[in-house]
Amino acid sequence: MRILILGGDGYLGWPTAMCFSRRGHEVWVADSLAKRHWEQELGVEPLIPISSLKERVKLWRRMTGLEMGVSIADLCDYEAVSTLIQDFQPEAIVHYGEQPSAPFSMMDQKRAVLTQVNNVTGTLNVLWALRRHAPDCHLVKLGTMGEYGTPNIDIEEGFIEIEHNGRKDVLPYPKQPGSFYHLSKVHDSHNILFACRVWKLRSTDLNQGVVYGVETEETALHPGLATSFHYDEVFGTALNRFCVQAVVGIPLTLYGKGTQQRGFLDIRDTLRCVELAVLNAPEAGEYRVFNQLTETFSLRDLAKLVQQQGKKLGLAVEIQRLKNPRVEAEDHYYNPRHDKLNALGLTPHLLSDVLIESMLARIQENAHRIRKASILPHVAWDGAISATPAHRAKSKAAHAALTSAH
Ligand code: USQ
Repeated sequence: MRILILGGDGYLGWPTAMCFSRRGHEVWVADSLAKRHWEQELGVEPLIPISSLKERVKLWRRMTGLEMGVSIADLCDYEAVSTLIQDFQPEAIVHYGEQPSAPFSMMDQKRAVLTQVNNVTGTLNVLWALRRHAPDCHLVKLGTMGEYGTPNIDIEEGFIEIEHNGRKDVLPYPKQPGSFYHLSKVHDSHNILFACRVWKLRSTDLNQGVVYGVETEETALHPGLATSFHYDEVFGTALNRFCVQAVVGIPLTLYGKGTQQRGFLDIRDTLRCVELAVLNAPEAGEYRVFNQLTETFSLRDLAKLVQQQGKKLGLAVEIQRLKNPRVEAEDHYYNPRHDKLNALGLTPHLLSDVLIESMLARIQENAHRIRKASILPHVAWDGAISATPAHRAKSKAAHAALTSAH
């Protein structure tokens, strides 16, 4: 198939592109490189050195003999999106091309607006370009489990049957997202559902949990094909951060009680889920939602797992409960359904001691590059602390308040 990967320079976009290419699909990657710019502004960088997108594509072509197209294009520029879709005529689009971080979106007014304008405008532009140039193309959009929040009932896959005053309907599942970033994905979901209903586009919204892992089959082929693995407070996600903290000797940063529960999945399962969605396209006019996670854990249990594995490698890993910088429920019910991808053939890589050990070992190889100053949280949901570099220096006292264990 002809597959266009939007956000092809990112943690998940780049491995997805290589995976499809290796399976014989015709792949084109596009990225605005905006995230590299945001990283520079915040003074953070991926753990493993990453060459430019064009260099990585060149290396891929040289190593495998497979073609891969590449464009530097901003999804907020409608002409650029339109040309891309008109010229390439994709049969499927995998859309990761958004600002991906909740803390980034909560940092200040500027970044909250940037997140929503960037994410919602980009997706709207993709929808309009699809309508105009490729109405049969299947849009596989990366959403998030965070769209649902943590309701006190089971979380269904996108829709719920409701009985009200004696009448029944199947309606979009209620959304209670936890950040302006997660809200941007809710807005996208509504726009995509509408475009499918009104224009008969077809789309799969993948409500993904928290992804972990450093390596996929393809990144392991050559050091120059590595992916952008983050551990900093803004772009790093929980388990990846815990593993880096274990290696560098910083107590694992458990926010609040750590009893919060989330859905998690291995990066290799992200690629498989996206592939299953692409290979099993919905009908014209169909908007479907798959919950993309393989297991649920409390953050506290994850920290303990990393501690145990670290000890086996001789690392003295401590766990520190920090005052929770986020406004989120800590003691809550959590039971998200995730049957649809399993039904399509997903065989999950469940979190194992071996995987954590291999992550720790891979991180150890790059331990000299870890920027310790980027690890502790400065971004608070109540706006008390800002993580912009100008404010960082001033925030020492506030930071001391956050790090006082309770
Ligand atoms: N947490 C800690 N310690 C840390 C970092 C996080 O205890 O050092 C806690 C947070 O308080 C939260 C949970 O871990 O309860 C998850 O936080 P996260 O930073 O790993 O993930 P999140 O901000 O929710 O966002 C990430 C991705 C996002 C994706 C989302 C899926 O950055 O792109 O949409 O995971 S989900 O969480 O299911 O919404």
